[in-house]
Amino acid sequence: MYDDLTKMAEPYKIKMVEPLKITTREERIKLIKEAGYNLFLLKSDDVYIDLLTDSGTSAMSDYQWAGIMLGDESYAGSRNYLHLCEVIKDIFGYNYVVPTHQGRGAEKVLFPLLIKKGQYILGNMHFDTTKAHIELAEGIAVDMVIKEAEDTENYHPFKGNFDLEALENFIKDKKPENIAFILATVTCNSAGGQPVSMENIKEVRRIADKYGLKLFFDAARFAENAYFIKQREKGYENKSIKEIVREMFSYGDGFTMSAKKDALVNIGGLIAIKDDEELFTKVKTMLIPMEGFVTYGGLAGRDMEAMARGLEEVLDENYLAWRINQVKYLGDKLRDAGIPIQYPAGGHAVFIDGKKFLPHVPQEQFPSHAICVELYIEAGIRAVEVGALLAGRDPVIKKEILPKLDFVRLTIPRRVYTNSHMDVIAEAVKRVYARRDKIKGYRFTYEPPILRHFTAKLEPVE
Ligand code: P61
Repeated sequence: MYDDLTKMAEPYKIKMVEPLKITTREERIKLIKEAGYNLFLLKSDDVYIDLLTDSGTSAMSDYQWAGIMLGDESYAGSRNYLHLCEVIKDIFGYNYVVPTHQGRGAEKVLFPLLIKKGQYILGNMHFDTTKAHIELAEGIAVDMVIKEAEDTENYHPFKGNFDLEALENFIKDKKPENIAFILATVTCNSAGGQPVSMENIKEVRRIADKYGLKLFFDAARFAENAYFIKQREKGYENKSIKEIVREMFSYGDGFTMSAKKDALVNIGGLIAIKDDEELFTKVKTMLIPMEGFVTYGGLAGRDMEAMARGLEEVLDENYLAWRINQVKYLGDKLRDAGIPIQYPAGGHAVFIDGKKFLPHVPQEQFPSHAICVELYIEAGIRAVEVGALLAGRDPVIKKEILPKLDFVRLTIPRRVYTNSHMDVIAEAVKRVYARRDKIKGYRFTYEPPILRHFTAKLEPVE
């Protein structure tokens, strides 16, 4: 199937290993019960394959580790900050940059500067911390992803796209002065790690210009999005990833980024602004009390160096091809076995459709969560629920929010696991699927008032 055999395996070799602890099924049954059936409350040492997140879990390269040793830990004017600025300018074409401790630090600093009380922030689908920071700044987050994203079964190349008609109608209806800005999340995490096409980004820019609005990116997985454009969008097949990234970001006014994903580092974030010097001045002013002085923003010099190097490395097409194809490899195995997933697989994760997997478990009893518990028992795999348990309750009427998309996210860390691990994951999901009729839902024994999924305790519904 591979014409070129150099594309068949990982485009890197392993220089250092981290042993995995192996537990028995009996031990796992006991451990998950002791954790109140909440996978966030397990010790990571008791997890065999950790698919909780791709955030901050990447393996750094030798080149990045070498950069760690070149950290300039000066409080002001660190050379690593200057290097980071150069790299951002070179890749994205943006003039102004500050680091933050992670993605939500960037959101916390930038959003209050852009949002007036009661204004709308229009996104394809906002990520949960993003929505939280919009709401903390007294804005209203609105999702406008295309309808196809909700249809998990059928293929669409860009399920992260904005519904352009809905976007324009909303702006006309609510009036441009009541819109703070438009935010494009690339790739769209909440819809299943799905990309946004260049054409869609361009059209969003056109609409933004028509109504005098700003367009920002939530850029955590920018390189994976660019790779999908190269693979799936006409006219981009012969462009380099760097050229595609440059074009994508030419349509924006700035971005926030959790560097814990595509910048291939374990901690860090960014705010970058194309050319609005006045906004940058405001960002710098707020950054100092919240994150730290402009040239470190909550990071050590060595972290900024690793990030600058990671941002360059992630553009390597051999890396991206392997990365995206590893996720696809897992997705294909599941789909071939008849397991319902968001199709096609995302850039950073395979999302299992929990409602279709366990149709007999009511959504109020968290079917996707029940599957996560079984995957842990089956093979020590820790997946994460992105569904009703995460969604929580309506803040006013306290009723359970039942999201249309209720997923088990099998999130693949970058450069960490091999395809042998993917085989284990696929086999575990198949075995759980084979005994799905016997799987029960869950109810709370303790339900925290906010962000309940992190600390809740549950029990199976008998
Ligand atoms: C994740 F369980 N994502 O997907 P920070 N934007 C986008 C993200 O995906 C994102 C952030 C901003 C995580 C980590 C995570 O309840 C949870 O660097 C598109 O994490 O602050 C983070 O970036 C925020 C997992 C976050 C969670 C919150 O796994």
